[in-house]
Amino acid sequence: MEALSLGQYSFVQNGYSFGFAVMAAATLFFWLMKSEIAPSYRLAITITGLVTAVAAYHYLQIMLSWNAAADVTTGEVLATGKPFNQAYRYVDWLLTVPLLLIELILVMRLSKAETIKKSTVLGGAAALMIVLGYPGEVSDIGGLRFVFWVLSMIPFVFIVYQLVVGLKESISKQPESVQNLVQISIYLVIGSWLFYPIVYLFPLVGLDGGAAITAVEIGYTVADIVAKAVFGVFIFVIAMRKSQAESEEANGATATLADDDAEGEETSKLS
Ligand SMILES: *C/C=C(C)/C=C/C=C(C)/C=C/C1=C(C)CCCC1(C)C
Repeated sequence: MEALSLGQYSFVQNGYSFGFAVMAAATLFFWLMKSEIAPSYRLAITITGLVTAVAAYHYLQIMLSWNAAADVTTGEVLATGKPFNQAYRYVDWLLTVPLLLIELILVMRLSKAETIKKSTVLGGAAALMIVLGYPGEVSDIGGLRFVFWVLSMIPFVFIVYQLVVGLKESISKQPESVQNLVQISIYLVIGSWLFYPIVYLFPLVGLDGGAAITAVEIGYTVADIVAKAVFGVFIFVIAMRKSQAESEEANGATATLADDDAEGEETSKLS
């Protein structure tokens, strides 16, 4: 804490506050707009809001822990002795990272068996990735940080492979109006997730003290906003487009039926 300048300390604090506001607003948006979505995609949107709700709660906790860890009344950052709790982030990720992948799978609406299989495999790998990262995050020993980085990268690479290669066929079966959006969402997952293992290494590449803490905390906050709220908006738009396409299809089908009926009536009148 005392390695931070007052400017760095407030910058990180404002970052958490912004993170909380974005996550809370995103949650309200997803849950209030859910009625616009066809019932088959509502679970995906409920979970999208759940992810941002869990994150909003944790941002609040992180912010309170950050406030309690330092006393700035003298104009300098003095440690109060209360430790800043790193575990909030990891508990948050443990809950939200598997759910983020499940959101994506649900909005694709695969067969039931495939949904369960892909959710279990991807969700499990995501949880393992977070669990393996934690011991390194809280260790002051650079070597340990690196060992756990390598271990955690194994499930990370597996997830990226599954998203790029494993979902290829399922994407080709999506309605054309959303294929691009699904593809972009997958790139958004990979792009924003790549941020985390890079940020994690900052303390190992010579960034230390206040600059390292500031870079890590702001880096994670920005990545969280992209990975949860921005990604959530993509999931929402995909669900919306698929709902519209399906209701048009259904209307088309009723219209055809009505036409058939009308023809039937005409024929009966003729006879
Ligand atoms: C909303 C939170 C998200 C999307 C968090 C994602 C976190 C990761 C992709 C973390 C990955 C890590 C590694 C691949 C290696 C080093 C340790 C981690 C946990 C930072």
